[in-house]
Amino acid sequence: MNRNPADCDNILWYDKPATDWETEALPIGNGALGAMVFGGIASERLQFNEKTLWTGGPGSGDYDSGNWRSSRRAALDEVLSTISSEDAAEPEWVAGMLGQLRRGFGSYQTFGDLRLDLHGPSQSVSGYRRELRIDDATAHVAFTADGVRHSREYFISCPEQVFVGRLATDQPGQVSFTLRYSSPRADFAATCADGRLSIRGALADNGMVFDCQVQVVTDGGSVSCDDGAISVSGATSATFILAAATDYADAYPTYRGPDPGDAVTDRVDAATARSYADLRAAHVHDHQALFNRVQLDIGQEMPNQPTDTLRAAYTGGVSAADRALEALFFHYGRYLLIASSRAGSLPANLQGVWNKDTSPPWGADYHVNINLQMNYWPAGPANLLEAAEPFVRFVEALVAPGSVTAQAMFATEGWVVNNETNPFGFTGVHDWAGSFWFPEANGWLASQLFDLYEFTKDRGLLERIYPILKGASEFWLANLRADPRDGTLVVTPSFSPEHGQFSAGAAMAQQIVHQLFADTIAAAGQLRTDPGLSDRIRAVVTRLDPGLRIGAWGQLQEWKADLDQGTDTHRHASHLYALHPGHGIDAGSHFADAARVSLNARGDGGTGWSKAWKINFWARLLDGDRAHKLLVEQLRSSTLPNLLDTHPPFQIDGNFGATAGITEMLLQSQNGEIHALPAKPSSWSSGSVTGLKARGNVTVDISWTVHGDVRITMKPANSGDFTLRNQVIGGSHAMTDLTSGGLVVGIINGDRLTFTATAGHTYQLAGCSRNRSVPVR
Ligand code: FUC
Repeated sequence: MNRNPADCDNILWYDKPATDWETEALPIGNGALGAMVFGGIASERLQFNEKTLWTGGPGSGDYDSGNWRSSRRAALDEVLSTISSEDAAEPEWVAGMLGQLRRGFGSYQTFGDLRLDLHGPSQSVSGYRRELRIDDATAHVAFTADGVRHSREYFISCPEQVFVGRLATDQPGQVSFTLRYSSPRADFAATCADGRLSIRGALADNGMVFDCQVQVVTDGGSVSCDDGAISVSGATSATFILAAATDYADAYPTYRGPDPGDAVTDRVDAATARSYADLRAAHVHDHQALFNRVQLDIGQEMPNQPTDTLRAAYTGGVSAADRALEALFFHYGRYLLIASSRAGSLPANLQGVWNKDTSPPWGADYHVNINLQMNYWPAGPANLLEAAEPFVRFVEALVAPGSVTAQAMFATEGWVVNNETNPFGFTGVHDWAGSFWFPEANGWLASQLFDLYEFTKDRGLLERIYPILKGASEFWLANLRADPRDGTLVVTPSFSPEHGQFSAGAAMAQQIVHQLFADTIAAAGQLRTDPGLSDRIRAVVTRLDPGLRIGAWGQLQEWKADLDQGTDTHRHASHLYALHPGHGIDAGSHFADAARVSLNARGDGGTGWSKAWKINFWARLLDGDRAHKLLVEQLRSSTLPNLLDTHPPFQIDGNFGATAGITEMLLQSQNGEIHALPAKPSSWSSGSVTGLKARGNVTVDISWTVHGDVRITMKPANSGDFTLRNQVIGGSHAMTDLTSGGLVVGIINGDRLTFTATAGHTYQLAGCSRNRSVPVR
């Protein structure tokens, strides 16, 4: 484990084993499989997961997709008329009218633990080190015991779909251990033959079949099977190869596929036939093809300090060590997305792919009133669009069950999903008063897919997601109502996530529908399809309440009535959707001023994801120092020693939201312009970032100095007109087409330059803001 100190920027390391899963163990994964590495000396614990292992759904005795079991039209009408006459309704009352007991929703399950009990070392252990190298996605444990240096390496390969571990010592014949499987459930049988441990079972709740096989291969020594465990004795090294799968398939309505046994056997056989070095090289290559795209230099210097100590010492000041933690945290978010979201499995859930429990918090499910969406905020700007494929597929797969719910609950066309969902197409409601109703989730999800398209400009993706946008728009065309107060069209009943009362026209609901309609029209226009639908939407948009109102104390209103309390610090800031992730509030507008007032009142606290969202909000408000302050809050009080985000408890959305927030500080592109360094904090006085993506499929590199020099490099994948924004524009700057060698002439408007670019060419703008007297915002 001797490495060049320059490589240490991307390592989490510790000088003792993990004892606690949530705060200390280190995550590895390939999207479908995940593991938490403890690094115990005498006994190693490797808790692992397979993303589809879920209770609930078809097969679960009382499964219900959440559609209303009997018509509640009359109840819905009563709720609507109460809201219409009294302007509001109590959530408890509405839940009593419209909610229903949640049945068969299920929860994400741990697959179990692999235990490696070493025969021997216990005395005089020294030189302990446990590492997670996020640049090659490998975990390491090393220590010296009784004069022998032990080392272990673990990774989970996406190309081979296997979890691989290797134990070695610096002296021949010293690797001796017993490998066994354990689970908190009693629903499996473990058998062992020829160095292969086979675990098979079915979940008692829904009959989901699961299969896992672990093959042990050694260099020297002996391997024996006994009592459902594998023992290795006197080897020089030993490798295990684990594959696991279930018979889950994302196939509505059965959600069942073939028995997983053959696939698991094939994966283990195929990986066992390859050398360890070969498996490792293929894994590292696969990971680095994604991970190496983005580099960040904010003047960090990683001290020789364990990561838990580094985090505990972090003040958010201006030290190079603090910046090292910030850069590591940024890259960790990218690492975690790659590790928990790859094509072929479900998207990252509330805990990514990592879960040790049979009843995890919130079922480790898919909450769609902020959490799932936040998981995918970095995918576009941090250049990890491939990692968003499971998200695209998941939303696509909601359309069929969501259309049934739209019919059953609203008697309308289109599709809908509410506050949370699962891998079995749960699209209805339950009866938790504070968080059951959120049909606007369909629009939020559909718009996020359109935004992913904006990053890729991939027509195939647009064709694929168009029916999702169309179905969500059709749902809202059929469900908006005229507000008797002013005749505008509103969402009703609407409930601003987890806050306040039910009413008509809550700000977030209106803003989401607005954004959805705009995106649907844009998508139809680009595909030259459905002019009739676009015309219908245009006619409705003119009457749609925009959900943007400034209240008595200058705040952006969360509800149509001016009800906001200046002392309210609720974690959701839903009424700022139009600021972020929506595109409806420009930083220079009076709505931005109102958003600032609201954010100041909400304060800089909150759960992990709430702070992460606030980084993004302040970045969109072009306030780099305030965005950085929220990053500081997040690192100081919402980040665990293993750098996972804590709600509390551990919830991964804050990791992803913070990484997205850092990209928003460095590059924005939401309003038809590519804004370089829109919200750079003063503590990042010089630095560079490379490989970020702007909408339009433009790769952007930026470097800056303390003296105001800025260099921006743009590589557009498509030809067209682009507008670049930075404060050096208008001052002394020059743009060159590096590919043709010519100077680029464009149109300058304040701090914006519009120019025509050719696909595949590289454009570079260099300038200095030193001599600008008035900074442009
Ligand atoms: C949303 C949030 C909660 C939590 C839950 C999983 O409902 O309001 O804070 O993050 O999701």
